[in-house]
Amino acid sequence: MQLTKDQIASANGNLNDHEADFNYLANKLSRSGTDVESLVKSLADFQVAVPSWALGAGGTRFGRFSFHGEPGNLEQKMDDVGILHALTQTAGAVSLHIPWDTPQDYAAVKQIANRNGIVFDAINSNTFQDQPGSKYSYKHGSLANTDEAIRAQAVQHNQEVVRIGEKLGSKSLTIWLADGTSFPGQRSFQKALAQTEKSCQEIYTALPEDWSLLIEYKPYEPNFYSTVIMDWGTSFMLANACGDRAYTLVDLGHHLPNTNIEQIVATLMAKGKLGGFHFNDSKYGDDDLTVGSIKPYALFLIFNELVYGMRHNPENPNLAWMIDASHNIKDPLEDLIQSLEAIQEAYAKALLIDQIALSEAQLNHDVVKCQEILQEAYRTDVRPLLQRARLSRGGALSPLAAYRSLKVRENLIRERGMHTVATGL
Ligand SMILES: [Mn+2]
Repeated sequence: MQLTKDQIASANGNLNDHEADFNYLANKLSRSGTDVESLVKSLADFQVAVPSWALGAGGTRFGRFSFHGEPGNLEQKMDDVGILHALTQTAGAVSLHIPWDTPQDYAAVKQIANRNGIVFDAINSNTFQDQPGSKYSYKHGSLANTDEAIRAQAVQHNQEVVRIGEKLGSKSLTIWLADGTSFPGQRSFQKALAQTEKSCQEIYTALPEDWSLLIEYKPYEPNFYSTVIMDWGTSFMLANACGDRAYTLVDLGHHLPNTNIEQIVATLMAKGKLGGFHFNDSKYGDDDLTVGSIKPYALFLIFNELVYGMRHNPENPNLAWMIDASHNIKDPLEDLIQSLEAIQEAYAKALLIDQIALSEAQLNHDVVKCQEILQEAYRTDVRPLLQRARLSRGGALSPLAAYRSLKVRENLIRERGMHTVATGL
């Protein structure tokens, strides 16, 4: 299934209300010196990758409830990203997971991507599960395993993932390790870290010259006592041990409660070592909830640092933005539409912050003013700007309303049936 511009235009209907809302906001922002046109352009240019594993129903360790009309293969997943991109105009990239979504027919997959205006962003390896036919088990670790042969198998898998990514036009490899321990004394911390560093270096050394390595961190889960790459500092250290094209990747859900993630972002960007960003939201841990559903203000503060870093720290690469969420009870496509909108909204609000006034207030130790400046931006209803950015590229005025009025899910069920199951978690 593919949505045409005509279908979307017809779902948009009359744009008079939008014009009125946009003009009101544009006038207001212009009065305070905002260049509305360039703001809309920044929003229209901002693209977030959708991971290939997020298009079907997610699950928990207690169970999984399938969603009707799920994509049953990679081609269908690409079609789903195409639908998201057609509606939102912000999902212009896909992030593949290997081996869940190893292409069978590269030409066909690339053709679907081209047809939908989608590029292949960072590609993800998997050494947290055993794969059918693999010689060794990762039960006791992969890149950090005590057994050299198992580490070699994990390194080779990552190299294979890079070869797959090269055929598609990806330029970065994301590594997330489940390696760690569930019980004190289970393993030597120092040896596990040293093995991980050596394995990462082997992967890095074999990377093509125009590729980067993104190293994700997480404090716990699936291991509950320690993880080898537990925090940004460990990831940063490993990235430095690899080289210039190795970076830290921040996943919003991979922090202990109340961690100041915006400060981590600022620190990494100041050092030119932030390479990628995974969006989701959470109340307790790595909950994988819809972006912006629980802590939208924290997301705004994070975007404030991202915007600052993108302006002042050019030594960071173009960040690999991705939604890393799980859809256990919502329609995955509707959930992703909500996440994409929340990301755009936080970005737009961060772009509205009066940085000159803020830095002046900081110098004057005017704490009250500092907060007022941030909240002035945060309280602005930026949705007409998002609408204008989408419309400028042929997207939907309201992606969610269009998704429903065009009966996308009903059509997918008719095409694919009620009981297809997507590969993934
Ligand atoms: Mn992630």
